[in-house]
Amino acid sequence: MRRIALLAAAGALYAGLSAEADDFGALVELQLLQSSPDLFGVETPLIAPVTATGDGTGHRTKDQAEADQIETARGLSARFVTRVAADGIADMVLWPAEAPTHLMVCTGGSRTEIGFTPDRTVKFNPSVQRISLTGGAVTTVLRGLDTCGALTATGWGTLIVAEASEGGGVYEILDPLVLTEAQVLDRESGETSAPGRVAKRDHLPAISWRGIVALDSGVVYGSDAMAPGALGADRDGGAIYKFLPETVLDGGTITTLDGSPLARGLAYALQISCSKDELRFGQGCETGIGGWLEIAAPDARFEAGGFGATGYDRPAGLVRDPNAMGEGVRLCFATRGEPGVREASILCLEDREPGFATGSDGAPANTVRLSRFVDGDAGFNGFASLAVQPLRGNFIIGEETANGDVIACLADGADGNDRSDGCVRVAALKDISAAVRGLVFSPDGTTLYLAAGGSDDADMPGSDSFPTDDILRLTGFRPPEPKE
Ligand SMILES: [Ca+2]
Ligand SMILES: [Ca+2]
Ligand SMILES: [Ca+2]
Ligand SMILES: [Ca+2]
Repeated sequence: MRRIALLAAAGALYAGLSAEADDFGALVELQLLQSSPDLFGVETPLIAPVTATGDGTGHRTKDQAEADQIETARGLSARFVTRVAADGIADMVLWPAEAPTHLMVCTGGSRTEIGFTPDRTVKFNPSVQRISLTGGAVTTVLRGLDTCGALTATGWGTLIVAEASEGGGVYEILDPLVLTEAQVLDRESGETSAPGRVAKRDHLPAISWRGIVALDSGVVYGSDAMAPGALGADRDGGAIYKFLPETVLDGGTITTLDGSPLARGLAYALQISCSKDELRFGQGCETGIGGWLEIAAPDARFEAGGFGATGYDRPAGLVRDPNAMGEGVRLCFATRGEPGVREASILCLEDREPGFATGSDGAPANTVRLSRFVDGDAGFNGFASLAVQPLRGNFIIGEETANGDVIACLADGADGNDRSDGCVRVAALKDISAAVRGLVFSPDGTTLYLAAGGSDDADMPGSDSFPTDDILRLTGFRPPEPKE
């Protein structure tokens, strides 16, 4: 009887689903959808996926409206922030964090000479851009990275950007609101056109960065977005890494790059064990407890594989959970999966002692616990971008698949498991050539910024000798009701 009452209450909104809701699982899904104003702050989630249009070329044209690019849950509305950000957006962060005026954007593209600067030196691909939240003006901060893959703001006032390429480097930028049109002149040596403002950080691991988190102390976590088997049959996928600074910061901002904790330190890769009493690592033990193995930063990938670090399926989108209880820090990341083949997932690790790294001596170090948080399915797959919504604490996942969804997942509640309590679809891209990337929320949790990254640009004019991507803002996420 209760089931029938619930179905009746769902009314016309979910009429299509009600007909199918003849079992317990479908009933739970329906309840989640009905509760979405309270749980997700959106009136009605998207029920059906957006289905592919076109062959992936020429979807994007000059005179389109937002509705041609994205479908949103009822209650949300979409506006372009800009349509002329450089092509291949991988990641975005708001700047400055407390009262943002800009998006700092990491744009892809391998290192390429695209023309000449006014003073007739070679001009490279745009890699980091700042975009005004009010006018949408796009300014290039740094050029010449080999595929910018991740960036983050630090607690000491700098921006760090990292490459998603083999042997990817990390660069630290002082005052990215001022720096304009700097270039990386030599990736090997780290020589740039603005030595006081940009510094390469060779003590951080050289990996394909698709996720980076910096704690205020100077400890940095990252993930290597390498696919299992990429280096040969039976070779592990990318590992999770940690950097411990030689000099830990104790608050405050820096005024010169020499004062950064990233200048010197040691790099480690995460090894997970299936057992707490004896070290048992390897295939099948991707969740469990573990610790950090010291590795040489320039040979990070090689040493992580050789020493027995744990590999994942293209780990990306690393974020810190600001609402985590307990000691240390909780970080979550996406593993990609493949539609129709293998589920994507969100995995989370709790590092009890962020400032320490205990290596393998035959027994598990037991300072890290890594577990599953979200399992994808046929409709939710290709996870690659992740954000946590302020105030609500929901996790927002971006898909890197055709017609990629933006998925909102609840944090774990008082139920017996450690998993998210449920996920709904809040938006979906209409351009099958683009991926959902760079998810980031306004500090009040009501506006979500996202990029339609890597869109095909056959029918779009370029900007500044380079193809372009759209950045959108989704407004209308209702803040949670104040707790009584
Ligand atoms: Ca999907
Ligand atoms: Ca629970
Ligand atoms: Ca749960
Ligand atoms: Ca594009």
